Parts: sequence; structure tokens; C-alpha cells
Amino acid sequence: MTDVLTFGEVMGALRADGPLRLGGPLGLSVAGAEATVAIGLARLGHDARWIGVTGADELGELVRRTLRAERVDTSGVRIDSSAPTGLFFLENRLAGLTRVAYHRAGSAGSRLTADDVLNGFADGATRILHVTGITCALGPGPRKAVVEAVAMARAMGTTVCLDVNHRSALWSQAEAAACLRPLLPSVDVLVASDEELPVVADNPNPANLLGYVDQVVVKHGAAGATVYTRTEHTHVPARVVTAVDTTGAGDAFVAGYLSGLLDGLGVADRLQRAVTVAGFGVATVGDWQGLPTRDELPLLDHASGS
Ligand code: CKP
Ligand code: MG
Repeated sequence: MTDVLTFGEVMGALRADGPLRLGGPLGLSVAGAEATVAIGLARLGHDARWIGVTGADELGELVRRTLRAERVDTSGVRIDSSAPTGLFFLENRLAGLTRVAYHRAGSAGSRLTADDVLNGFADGATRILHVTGITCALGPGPRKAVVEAVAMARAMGTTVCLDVNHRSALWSQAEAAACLRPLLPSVDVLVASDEELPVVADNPNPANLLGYVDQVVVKHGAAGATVYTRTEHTHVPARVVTAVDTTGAGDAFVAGYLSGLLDGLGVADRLQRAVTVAGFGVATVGDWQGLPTRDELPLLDHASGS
């Protein structure tokens, strides 16, 4: 049994401490929104599977090696020797503010197909499917993979989580809306930031989306998050931490939320776990490197004195 199946693109991540245009040393790691969710879940003890395509290059080796080392199931990962693994740069411009530049057009990751993902489903039961708007924005193949995976999950009774994860560098809001809105009737858990809500709804009131989905999870950044269900609206504040790097915080949040869902926690408790895992993400450098194991979850209580 796989707890969470997810798929998308993982790229090499080159991080500069200051403005990129000044040159200087770069630190190499890997990152990709869906894989960060998988790593976050694996650290919390869940069985997470990530499917994607990497190049037959050293960066691809790094991607697969990193995910394996984090105990993420990579058995469905495909290697495409005709395209490179994607790459992106991160530059810390101001404390807590990171700018990102992609070099991912034509990457191996963007060659993901529906078959890559559906074969993963065929391997056994899956409790939750997690998809994001980023994968849809990579091109027609990945978009079809999302549409077909969501349909298959629906048919199999697998819970579907969609994180809007809008990337204006990859596609317009209108393109994202045209792709994501038709998926909503097949989505159980919808995750969006306040800024991303207009992608999926004309009316800014998230409760209106409950006609389609069971849970609308709205992230308010430093102001916390709110979950809307048909019976309750639950808000929790963000954890008080010194923000070092907010990139990946949304994915850390999703890992915590889905972990709570898998553990059968009530809305308030799973939201609390979501903001706690996000707090670790924000307080440490890197998208996934600082995410907590289950034993480490209480550490933030001591750190923030709450
Ligand atoms: O929404 P988040 O800040 O949690 O997502 C960050 C990730 O996958 C980052 O790792 C980058 O690789 C990406 O989103 C992306 O494709 O933008
Ligand atoms: Mg996000």
C-alpha cells in the first residue's frame, strides 16, 4: 500500500547567497514541489512514491539518489537519455525573499507521460494522489498525465489532493484556470494561497468551492491557514519562526496536512501539523533539507517557546 503517490519534475537547484549577477559560489541540490511533499511525508514515516523523468546525466543521478536516500519510492522513475535534467537558480535577494530562474524548457522532466503515471497506479493500492498545477504547466504530456491520474484516482476511490501552485513564469492565469477548473469535481482536497484562489474561482469566497471539493485549504503565508469544509471553518496561525527561506514552504505545509489526514487527525490537528512542518521549512535553508522527522515535530514548540 502506498500512502501518497505524486509526480512531477525535480530539477537541479543552484543556490547563490547573494545576487546571481555578482557571480560567486553556488550550492547544488535538487528540488521540485511534488518531491518535496514526498520527502516531507517520508520523513514523517509515511510511504511516499514519486514518479517523474530525469535525464541520463549526473543531475538525474543526483535527483534519484537524493529521493532514494530520503526513503521515497522511485521505482516508477524513467530515465530519458535524449533530454537533460532541468535546472534552476535560486538567489537570496533579501532575508526570507528568494528569486528563482528556471532553465527547464525541453527538460527530461517535461517529457512525463500519462503512461508513466498510470503504470505507477497499477502497482497497488494508493491512499492519496497529490498533484500540482506546476506539472500541468510543463506541457501537454504532463498535463494529460495529471488529467488521467486524477480520473483514475477517482475511479479507484483514492483521495485526490490538488495544490494550485501557480507559476506565472510557466503559464498565464487564464491557461491555468482552463486546465485546473475542470479537475475540481474530481478533487477532494484543494490547496491554494490567497493569491492563487482566483485561478480556481471567480468568487473570492473559498466556501463557494465546497460545491466541488470536500476541503479547501487556504494558506495566508505568515498569517497562517484556514480549512473550509461543509461543516466547519478552522483557522490556525503560522508558527513563529525566523524566516530564512520560504521557497518550498507550501509543499512542506502540504506534507504536514496530508500526514495528518493519513493519521486520521481532525481538521484543527492536521492544520496544526501542516503549519508546524511549514515552520521547519521556513526556518531552514532549502526546500526539503530541514523538514522534520516525526520525533522532531515538538522541537518547534521549544524553539518558539509556544
Ligand atoms: O510553492 P513552493 O514554494 O512550496 O514550491 C517551491 C518549488 O517545484 C521549488 O522547489 C521549485 O522547484 C518548484 O516549486 C517550481 O517548479 O517552481
Ligand atoms: Mg506553493
